[in-house]
This record gives sequence, C-alpha cells and structure tokens, in this order.
Amino acid sequence: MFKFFKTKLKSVALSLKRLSIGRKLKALFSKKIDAKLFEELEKLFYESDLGVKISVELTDKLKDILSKDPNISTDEILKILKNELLKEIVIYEEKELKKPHVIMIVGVNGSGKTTSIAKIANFYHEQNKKVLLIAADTYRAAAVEQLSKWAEKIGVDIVKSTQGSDPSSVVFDGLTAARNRDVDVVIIDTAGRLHTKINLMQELEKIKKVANKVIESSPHETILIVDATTGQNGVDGAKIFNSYTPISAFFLTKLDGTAKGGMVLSIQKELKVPIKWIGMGEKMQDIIPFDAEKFIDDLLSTD
Ligand SMILES: Nc1nc2c(ncn2[C@@H]2O[C@H](COP(=O)(O)OP(=O)(O)O)[C@@H](O)[C@H]2O)c(=O)[nH]1
Ligand SMILES: [Mg+2]
Repeated sequence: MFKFFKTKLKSVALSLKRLSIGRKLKALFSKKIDAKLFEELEKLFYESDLGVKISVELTDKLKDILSKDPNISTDEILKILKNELLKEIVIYEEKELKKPHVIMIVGVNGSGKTTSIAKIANFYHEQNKKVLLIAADTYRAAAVEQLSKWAEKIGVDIVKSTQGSDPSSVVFDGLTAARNRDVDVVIIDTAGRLHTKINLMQELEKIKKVANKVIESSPHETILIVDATTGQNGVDGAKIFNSYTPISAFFLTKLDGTAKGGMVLSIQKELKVPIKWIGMGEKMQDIIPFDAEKFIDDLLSTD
C-alpha cells in the first residue's frame, strides 16, 4: 500500500460512515414493534437508495425475524442485515493486468469520467506502472484540455487529436503508441453519451472493434462511471448502457456528496456487475478500491 493511500483511507472511512443507516435503524428499533415500524423501516431502506427490491426484501426478512424473536437485540439485527446485504454483492475478481492493459471509460456527461480517469491513472502511476491516456472525447475541445492537464499533473503520457476527429482513429493511434512505448496501462476517455442516443452507443462498439484490431481482446475492461447521487435513475441508465456495451465493472463517483450509499447495492443487484472503484472527492487521490464488507460495515455503523 502506498503512503497517500494509507492516510487517505482513514479519512475515506470516516466519510463513508456519514452514509450510515445503522444509527437510524437503531433509533427505529427502540420503538414499539408494529406495522408502522415496518413501514418506517422500508421507507428508510428506500430513502437510502437501496432500491425497491432490496428494501422490500429486507423489510420482509426483518418482519419474519422479529415475529419469531421480538426481543432480539439491535446488534443481532444489524448482523443479519449485514449478511443479507453481502448477498447482494457481486464480487469483483481481480485479474492479472495484460500488457498493455486497456481500460475504456464510458458514461454520461458530468458523471465524473475524466476525473475518475485521473484517479485510476494516478493509482497505477503510484505503483510504478507506465500509464498512457487516450483522449477519445473529441466532441469538446475542453474535454481534451481537461485530460491533458491531469496527464501533466500526474506525469503520464497522453495521445490526443484535434476536436471533431473520429474517436476510433485517436484510439487506433493511442494503442499503437502504447504498444511501441512499452506501456502498462492505457485508459481511454470517451465522450459523454446518453444511453438513449443509439448512434453514440454504436460509436462505442466501433471504438472497441478498432481497439481489438490493434491489441488483441482489448479493451480488457469497460468501466461505466456512475454518479452515486443519481439513485434509481443511475441504475436504470446503467441497465440500458449495459445492454448496448457490456460493462465489466462500475466506478461509483461522488460518494462524498449527497449520495445515500444504498445505490452501491441496488446497482449490483439489478445488473450483476461488480463495483471496482468508488470516488470520494474531486482530487486524484480521492479513490478507493471497493471493499464490500468494509462498505457494508460503514453503512450499518452505529457510531
Ligand atoms: N464531490 C465529487 N465530485 C466529483 C467526483 N468525481 C467527479 N467529480 C466532479 O464532477 C464534475 C464532473 O466531472 P468530470 O470528470 O468532468 O465528468 P465527465 O463529464 O464525466 O468527464 C467535476 O466538477 C468533478 O470535479 C467525486 O468523486 N466527488
Ligand atoms: Mg469528461
């Protein structure tokens, strides 16, 4: 583990606890057990962005448990909840990096794609990997500029082209350069696209085809950036996205903001796609590899 990571993790853990529904649960369980309590429970789950399915399932489960054992302690209940929530986790299987390992980043505008690329790039750069960025968001000049600034700040290479050029041709150039320069990790920035714009979704397929021609079976990962503050809308968008371009993992951003945290579970339940990273701020160090158990502990924390 690297220095910035260790110190960062501590503050990240603290800010994740902010999401906690454990305290609210504890308060609820100190009330009389009746129909109203279960209504409030379901509401709490739902308002924590756990989604309808998980909220209803958890409430039913608790109803069942409390009817069998009305004197069960809150700690016991939280333990049961933890196990139930862990069942919703799709485990991310760490794979060996290919060389070069090609990661394509996709998502809607403003979700945090470019910032997250900087975070991932910095993460690998800190591990002494040679990183190359490809600026394939050619729609806006500002996008290329933003990525260039990050590249400079981190100290990694970038391949870019002029605004309006074909994104797949930039990808072709970038991957060719990656091969020639002995690069370890390539990260491709793509233009923000709404999953409803079919031509843009098809463009992603074209980028992938071109990538595959230059580097076999690349991109090795397609990561969908999802703004965690968007709740169920984000989940619905991700579903459609995934139907056009299969996603290998999520990067959930803005968990430091107003996000309720429950989306971490609902998005996995609905898509069966794992979360690999979470974003906790605007700086390049504000990234943590997703740790399901730790996350659920924080979510259910009562301190
Ligand atoms: N608070 C917070 N802001 C973030 C995070 N990730 C990105 N942002 C901000 O979200 C805005 C959009 O990010 P950007 O990377 O440009 O999104 P893109 O349009 O998808 O490339 C910027 O103001 C970022 O600083 C995060 O994890 N936390
Ligand atoms: Mg961008």
